[in-house]
Amino acid sequence: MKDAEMPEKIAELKKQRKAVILAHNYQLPEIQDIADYLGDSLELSRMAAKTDAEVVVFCGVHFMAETASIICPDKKVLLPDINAGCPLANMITPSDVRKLKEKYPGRPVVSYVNTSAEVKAETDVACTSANAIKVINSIKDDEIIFVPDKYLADYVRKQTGKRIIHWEGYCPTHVKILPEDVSAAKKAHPGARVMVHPECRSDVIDMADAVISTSGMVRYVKEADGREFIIGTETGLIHRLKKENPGKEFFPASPHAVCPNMKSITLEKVLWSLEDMKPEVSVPENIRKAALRSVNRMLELA
Ligand code: CIZ
Repeated sequence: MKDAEMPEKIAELKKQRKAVILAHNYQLPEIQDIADYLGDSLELSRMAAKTDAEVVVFCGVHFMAETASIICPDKKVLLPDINAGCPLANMITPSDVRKLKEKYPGRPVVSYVNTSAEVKAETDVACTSANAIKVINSIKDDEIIFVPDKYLADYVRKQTGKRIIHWEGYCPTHVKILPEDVSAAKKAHPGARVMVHPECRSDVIDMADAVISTSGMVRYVKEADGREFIIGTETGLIHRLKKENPGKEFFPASPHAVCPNMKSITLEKVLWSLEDMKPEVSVPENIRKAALRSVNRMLELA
């Protein structure tokens, strides 16, 4: 099949299967363009719960499809490339969390959404980059275990003043954005606002005008007076920002901030997943129920 025919074929199959296509802000442009909804992991999971569709084709990485399945177990959740994992989520296991709880008894445990369902099941409350500060501030304890991203942990520590016991995880894509990249981008575009994701290194965060999630960046750009923006996150977001803000200009903080897992979802794989109704992501009921408690607490708080 020719590439140009693929979106049409996908649309046809989507209708037959009563499916909806959800795409993360970091997906390839052609995937973003065929999506029914674009967003961050939380927005997409909420959308999955709201839609009447029976099948959710989740164009993102594994933990995101799992989160959708945790929230809406009655729907079939397809992940077009089952190997699209998240290295950050893979940096911590349920047994690591249990050991932390033994070492620091009584401390509440917050897990970033970039974790497996099994890890979420071991924790008290989940958070995303969009609501991490709100979630931490809502906890009355002064000392909190936060897993797995050490840079997000450092950022929330500084923003909330709480004692944060962190895990040494990091996102291999966001750490590719270096302070010298941000300096060079600022020099080339002196009038540009610098937005960076809180998964970036702390010295990069210190150079930003705004430290926000992808959904925060989408809103920030819409509301800002400025015309030029330096984007310190996975470069896929720039496609959406350009499309939604034709009068504004966007420059990646680093061209190296490309997540190979996000980019592994292609039009062919979306088509095949709708044809074969697989690969499916589902979570065993006991794990799902425990993980849902942690996700629901986040939803109530944030
Ligand atoms: O929660 C998400 O979707 C992630 C991992 C990043 C973001 O800021 O959108």
